Amino acid sequence: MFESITDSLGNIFDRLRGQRRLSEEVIREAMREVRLVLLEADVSQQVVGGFIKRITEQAVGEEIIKSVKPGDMVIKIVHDELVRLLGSETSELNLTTTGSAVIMFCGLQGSGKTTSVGKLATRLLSEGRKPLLVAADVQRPAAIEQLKILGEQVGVPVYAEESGDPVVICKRSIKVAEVHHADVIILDTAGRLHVDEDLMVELEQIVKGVSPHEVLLVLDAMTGQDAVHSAEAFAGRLPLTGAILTKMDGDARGGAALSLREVSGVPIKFVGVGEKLSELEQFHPERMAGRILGMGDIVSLVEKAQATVDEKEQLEMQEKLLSNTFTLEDFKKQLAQIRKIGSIKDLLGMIPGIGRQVKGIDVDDGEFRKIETIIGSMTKEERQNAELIGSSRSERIARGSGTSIAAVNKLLKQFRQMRKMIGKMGSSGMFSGLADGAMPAMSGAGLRPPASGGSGLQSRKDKRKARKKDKRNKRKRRK
Ligand SMILES: Nc1nc2c(ncn2[C@@H]2O[C@H](COP(=O)(O)OP(=O)(O)OP(=O)(O)O)[C@@H](O)[C@H]2O)c(=O)[nH]1
Ligand SMILES: [Mg+2]
Repeated sequence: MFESITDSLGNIFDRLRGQRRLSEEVIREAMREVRLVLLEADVSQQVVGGFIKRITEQAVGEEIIKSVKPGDMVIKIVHDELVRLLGSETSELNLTTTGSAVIMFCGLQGSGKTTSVGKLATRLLSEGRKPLLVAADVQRPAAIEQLKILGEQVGVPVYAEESGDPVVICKRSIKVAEVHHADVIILDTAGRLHVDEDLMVELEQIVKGVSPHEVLLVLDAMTGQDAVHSAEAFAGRLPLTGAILTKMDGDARGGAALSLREVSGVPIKFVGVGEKLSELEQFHPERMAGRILGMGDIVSLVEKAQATVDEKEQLEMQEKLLSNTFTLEDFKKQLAQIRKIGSIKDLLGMIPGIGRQVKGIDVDDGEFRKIETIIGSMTKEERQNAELIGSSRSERIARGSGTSIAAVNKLLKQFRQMRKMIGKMGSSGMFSGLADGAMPAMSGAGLRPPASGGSGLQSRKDKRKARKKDKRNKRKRRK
């Protein structure tokens, strides 16, 4: 998500940071570069224009505050403008009503409506609500089947009629909700390939028929400016209350997310970041701006871990780690937990200061599966006590897991290193700040810093220090 923007902006800002004084010319030059980065990311031209103008005005006119470096000040201005562009405040769902709340989903074909319906139902269910899903798409027979399967997966009822008028079906579903004691009705409407008149009329009639509390437009972030244009078209006809941007996990360049609010006035409420039911995130402009600027999003990371990870189990793990009784068996469990949260690379991207660095790092989710297979091939005793594993046992485990002795030994080495590292982290009090123990397994497995001996994860401050030291040494040598 936003990888290329983050990367390019990071380079521009690094250069600004290196300057003692920021002249107007330097700021304007940097802004010209920022402009190109945003256009490259498919942000609408009009949005980019306004954005750059506001930032340049502020940055050039900015009083130099002694305690703040000029480069940092420009970054702060860019950050604040990004937050504004993304909508300033987090836009919550408004489901307060005396009866059941109705959420209507609409959008073009394949944008991710049905998937998002399932994700939102999962989310609402976990918040203690009782959703009913309604198949308001009678165009495609498979659509009904898809929603029924989804309902079963999520564990919520689905109301469907094999044929008939979607408007009538939606109206009828309100009575059905009473029978099921459902308090949220989610309407999954049909999509069309393009915004066409029939689709709009049908959606308008549904709105008229059931007066939904939320009308959510689902947009495929990968389609960039096209998504923004269709948002304008939908907003012109329907009382949209928010948008869900899907497929943000793909190689979407970010243009849709950055232009949508300003161009269509529709706030982004959620983003889809994968195909799994858990992969829907609430959209927070402030956090997203932080992520775009490579400042990371540790809050979302922690929330994500909290939502997916069994807290009691994590506390037990944490204690085991700190008391050095963490076994390979625990390691395997830990890996499974992390895989539930999402892809390792995405997780790393949310950690401040790491986002920009993970691009070059080989974070292979397949590597994690391999580790699980290897541990799966060990006996119970071996899993409890890794020290038992000598060369003949390694050979057996390698054969059993279809891997090599080298792979088994590598895993054992990583495991020992991890235990040692966690021990150190625990004693320095660092551990408590991490996402409830979600980190340990990450640090041990499949995660290889670039060849430069780990310097890829150095913070900017460390790098600066190193540069200074180099200079000092050079000077000494000259003397
Ligand atoms: N990677 C990724 N894929 C997604 C996401 N959301 C949806 N998809 C995929 O997009 C495809 C289309 O999703 P659907 O939910 O069926 O789309 P739809 O809007 O209901 O489509 P129609 O009912 O035909 O109009 C599916 O393959 C989904 O798995 C997401 O956030 N990330
Ligand atoms: Mg659908």
